[in-house]
Amino acid sequence: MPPPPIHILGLGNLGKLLAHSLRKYHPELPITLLFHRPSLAEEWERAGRCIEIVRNGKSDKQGGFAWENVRKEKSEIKNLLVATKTYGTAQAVTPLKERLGKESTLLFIQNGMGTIDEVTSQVFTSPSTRPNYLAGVVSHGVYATSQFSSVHAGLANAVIGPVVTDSHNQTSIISGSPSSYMAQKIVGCPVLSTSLLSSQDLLHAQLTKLTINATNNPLTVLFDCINGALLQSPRICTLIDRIISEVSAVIHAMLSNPPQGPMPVDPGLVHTLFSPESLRKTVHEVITINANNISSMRQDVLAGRKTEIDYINGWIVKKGQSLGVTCPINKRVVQLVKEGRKLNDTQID
Ligand code: KPL
Repeated sequence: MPPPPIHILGLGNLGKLLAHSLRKYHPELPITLLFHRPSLAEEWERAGRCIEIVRNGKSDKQGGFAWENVRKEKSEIKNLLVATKTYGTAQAVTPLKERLGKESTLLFIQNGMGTIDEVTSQVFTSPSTRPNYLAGVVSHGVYATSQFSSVHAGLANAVIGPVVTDSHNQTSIISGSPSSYMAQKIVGCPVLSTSLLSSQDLLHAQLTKLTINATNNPLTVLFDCINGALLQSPRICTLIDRIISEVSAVIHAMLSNPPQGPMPVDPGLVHTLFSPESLRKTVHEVITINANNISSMRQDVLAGRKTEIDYINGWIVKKGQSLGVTCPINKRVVQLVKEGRKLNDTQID
């Protein structure tokens, strides 16, 4: 019997990196790429039906993928890796709804927060037929050179765990088993350096990554630079600190406020992980590892695409509002990114 297939929805940088790694380290694994627009099939032919990842200047092309048009196929999907842009996720999953049931697992690999709650409230509204959810946090820096080619510019790590969601203002855990088939296959790709986490540790990893994305991503857009350039400006470093102190306050309120937060957490641990100092250290480390990368948000702006700002700084502002924590700096950052503003560091007030 061949191993069960993994379907991949969303072929941006993370989707490509995951598909390429799974193919490379599991040659026997059936992998199906889901194409949501007809022109993708033509681009796929032009790319020689391969995904290319360039790492340390060396190109590696992997082929042997199947593909499907999301709107045509009807067969059941057991393992779905969701790597779409946050704002398009609920809409992208909708045509697959009938193919996903209680036995299916969705693994969300995305930046930002809020998408899983949207998929639950817009697509899988009935708990009795809802699939299992896992989420992953990927800290690798990847930028695209064409639809099916990307550069793996920052070699970092990834984590996967069951999802905690507080959609509909309820505290609930929608569990997928962290030992699921799909998670195991990803762990089996050494280049991704993936660990499996509990739902609580996953939430901590998501909030840490959110802080990285809330600082690095919009600032590389506003100052129009690669990641590493941010740390060369003392004024930008101060701005990073100001964003972080608001994010830290929101996370503290969220985690120490059980009725609204997803679960009670030891305050000592919250302080160790999410004090402004700890977050600052992590943000600087990740920016340094990904110094030569073009952030995903800057790639979006350069390609004329919508950004994920509403699911990153926008999510922080909204979460803060619901918890009584104001976030004027994050609010301003959202506004400036949406206005398409470009700044130099002497314009920081
Ligand atoms: O997640 C990223 C992104 O660009 O979205 C990092 C890790 C910051 C790499 O650029």
